Amino acid sequence: MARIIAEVSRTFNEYLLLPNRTRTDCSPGAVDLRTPLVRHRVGDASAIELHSPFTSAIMQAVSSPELAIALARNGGLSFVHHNQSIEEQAAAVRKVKNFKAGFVTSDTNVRPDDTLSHLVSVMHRTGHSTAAVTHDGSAAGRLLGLVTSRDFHPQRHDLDGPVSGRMTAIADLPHADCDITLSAANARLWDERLDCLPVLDDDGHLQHLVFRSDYADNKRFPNQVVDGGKRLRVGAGVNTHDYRERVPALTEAGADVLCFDSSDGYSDWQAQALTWVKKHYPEIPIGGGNVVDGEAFTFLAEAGADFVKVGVGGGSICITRDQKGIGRGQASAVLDVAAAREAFVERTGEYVPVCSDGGLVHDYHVALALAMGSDFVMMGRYFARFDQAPGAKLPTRDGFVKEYWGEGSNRARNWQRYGQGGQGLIFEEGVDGYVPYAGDLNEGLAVTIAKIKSTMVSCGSTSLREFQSSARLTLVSEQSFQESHANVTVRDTSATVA
Ligand code: RVP
Repeated sequence: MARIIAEVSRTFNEYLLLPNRTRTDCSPGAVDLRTPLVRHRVGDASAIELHSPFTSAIMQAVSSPELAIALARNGGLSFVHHNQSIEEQAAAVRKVKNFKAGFVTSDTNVRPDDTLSHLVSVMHRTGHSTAAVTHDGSAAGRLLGLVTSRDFHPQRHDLDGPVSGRMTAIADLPHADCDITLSAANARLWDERLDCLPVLDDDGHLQHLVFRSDYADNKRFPNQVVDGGKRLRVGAGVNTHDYRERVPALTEAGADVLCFDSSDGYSDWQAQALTWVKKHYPEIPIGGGNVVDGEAFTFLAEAGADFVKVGVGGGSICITRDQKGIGRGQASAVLDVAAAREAFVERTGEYVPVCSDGGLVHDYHVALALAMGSDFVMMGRYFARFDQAPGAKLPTRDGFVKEYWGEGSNRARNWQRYGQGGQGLIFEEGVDGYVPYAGDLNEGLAVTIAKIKSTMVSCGSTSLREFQSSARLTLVSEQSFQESHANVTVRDTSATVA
C-alpha cells in the first residue's frame, strides 16, 4: 500500500527567520560567505570552496561562458550546460579557463578592405569603439592595424572608403608579446599614453587587447574563485548517456568540477555513472541529483557524489509537478536532505555539501535555503535576467525582458535530461518564457549578497556554518504572510531618483 508521508510539503514562502541576538562584532563586513563545494573529511577544507554560495543552473539560457566568467569573478561558479555537442561544451569550458582578467578577446574585427560603413555597423552591433583590423577579419587573424571611432567622422570621410585608409597601421602601433603580465601591460598603457595595447603571438596574430579601463575593473573582484594556476574555476553538466565520452573531454578542457544533471537523480543509472567516473577520473569532483529526500541523498552520497543537488519541480520554468505529479516543496526537501547529510557526517566523518536548486524567487529565499542546511544554491531565473546570460534582450512597453526557457521545453530539445524512455520529448516538462531584464550581474549580485549578509547579521551569524546551526525558523500563517508586505499604496519614486 502506498505510504503517506505525514509532513506537509512546504515552500520557502511558508517560513521566516527569527532574529537572534546580534553581537557588536557581527556586522556585514565581518560576514564570511565562503562555503564548501565538494565532499571532504570533517575538519579538513573542501578541495574547492566558493567565496559566495551561488551556482548558475545547467541550462542553455543561463550558463554561457560569459556568465560563468562573471559569476566566478564574483565568488560563485557556473556549470556549463551539456545540451550541446561534447566539442562545443569543451570549447565553452576552455573559454572560461583561458579567460585572463584584463586580456580581452577582440569582438570588433574587420578586414583592411572592408568599408568604413561596414565598420560603423560592426561597432554599432558590439557597442565597442575600438576595432582590430586583421588580414581575415577574425579575432585571431594577423593584426594589420587598429581603428577607433575617433579615427573617422561620417561627415568628413567617405564611408565607402576602405578601413585601411583610416587605421593606425601595425608599424606605428605599440604592441606586446603574449608573455606580458597585466600589470606590465597596464604600466605601458599609462607610460605610453595608450588606450589599448594589442597582444600578439610570434607570428603577429592577435591574441588579446588590453584596455586601460579593464585594469581598474579587475581590482573590483577580490572574491574571485580561481584554481592553483589563478584561472577562474568553472563546472560542467554531464548526463548518464554519453558520460564515457563527455567526462574525458571536459576534464581535458580543464573543468574543475562536474555535475550529473537530471530531473530525477534517484536512479541506478546515476549511481552506475558516478561509480564509473570515480573509478576512471578520481581526480575530478562530481555532484549528483536532483533529489528531494534523505533516502535519495544517502543513495547518491554512498555512490560517491561529491555534492548533492536538491529540487524536483520547483524551478520557475518547470511543469514537472503538473505533468508527472512528482516533486516536493523545496523547503521540505532541503530540510529532509540536510538532516540526512548530518546523519551521513555522523556515520562516515565525510561532509557532502548540499545544493538547493530551483524555485528561489526572492533574495530572502536564498537566505532561507542556506539557513535550512544548503551549502550553496543553484539558480536559473535569477541569472537569466542579467546582461551576461545568453537569452535575447527584448523591448516591451515597460522596459526590457530576457528570454528564459526550461531544459524540459520543446525549445531546449534536451533529451539527455528529459528523454522519456529514450524516445525524445513526448511531452514537455518546462516552458519557454521571459524574465524581467536586470542589467549587469556584478551589480545585481552585489545587492543580493548585501541582503544575505544583512539577514545573517540579524540572525547573529558571521559564517554560513554558524547560520545553519543557530537559525530559528517559524512557519507563517496566510495572515502573517499578508502582513509581510507593504500595506499602503506605494509611491513610485523611480522618476524622481537621480
Ligand atoms: P529557477 O532558478 O527557479 O529558474 O530553476 C532552475 C532549475 O530548474 C534548474 O537548475 C533545473 O534544476 C530546473 N529546470 C531546468 N529546466 C527545467 C524544466 O524545463 N523543467 N527545470
